Amino acid sequence: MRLVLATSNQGKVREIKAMCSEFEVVAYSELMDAFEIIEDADTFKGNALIKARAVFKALDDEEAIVLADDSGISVDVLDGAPGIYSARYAGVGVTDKDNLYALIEAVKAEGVSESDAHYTAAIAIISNEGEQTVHGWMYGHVIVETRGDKGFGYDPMFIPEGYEKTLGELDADIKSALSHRSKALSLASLLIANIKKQREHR
Ligand code: ITT
Repeated sequence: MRLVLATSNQGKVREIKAMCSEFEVVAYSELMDAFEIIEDADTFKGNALIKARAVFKALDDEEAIVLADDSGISVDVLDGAPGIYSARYAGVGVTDKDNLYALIEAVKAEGVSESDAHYTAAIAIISNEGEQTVHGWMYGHVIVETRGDKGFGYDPMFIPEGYEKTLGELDADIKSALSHRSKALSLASLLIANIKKQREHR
């Protein structure tokens, strides 16, 4: 069963492919030219649906199952920022590193060296059978320096609950056992299994 990912983020593509080995997973940009999708909802769920709908429509394939992930980090000392704005915290068209260092500076500006924080992932699944969404969260804290270069995005400054190292230092299999994305994906895989069942019985 083929799953089309509605994302241009290579970190997400890498993680989702590794976690969904039971499906054939392709990024939509492997099937067509990538196009701009305006994510203007005010929730992770809303933005995941916008991305999945845009790619489902562009594919124009009634057998397609499209998966979109909208995710981000929320820092307590910043009242939950950057949240849904995580991809553009340092501005539009910036790199992951720009966002990472902007977040470190923002936490430092609060006069603290660490803060509780969590990641959220909303996953939308769209197929001819309908639209569904699920969520996953990972709790921990952020520090005001980077450690390690594994993972992507804000991982070098995030220490998951129960660990002393950042996700930049921890192996990918540890992140995939803990992450917001893996929790949402395990719920999503139940939805996909249901779609498969529905198709077998139609
Ligand atoms: P798509 O919209 O094409 O999927 P994007 O990178 O713009 O790609 P989002 O709008 O969902 O994706 O933004 C997610 C932001 O949160 C982005 O800055 C990521 O680096 C960060 N982020 C999400 N999950 C993360 C994770 O597991 N580790 C580190 N950073 C993460």
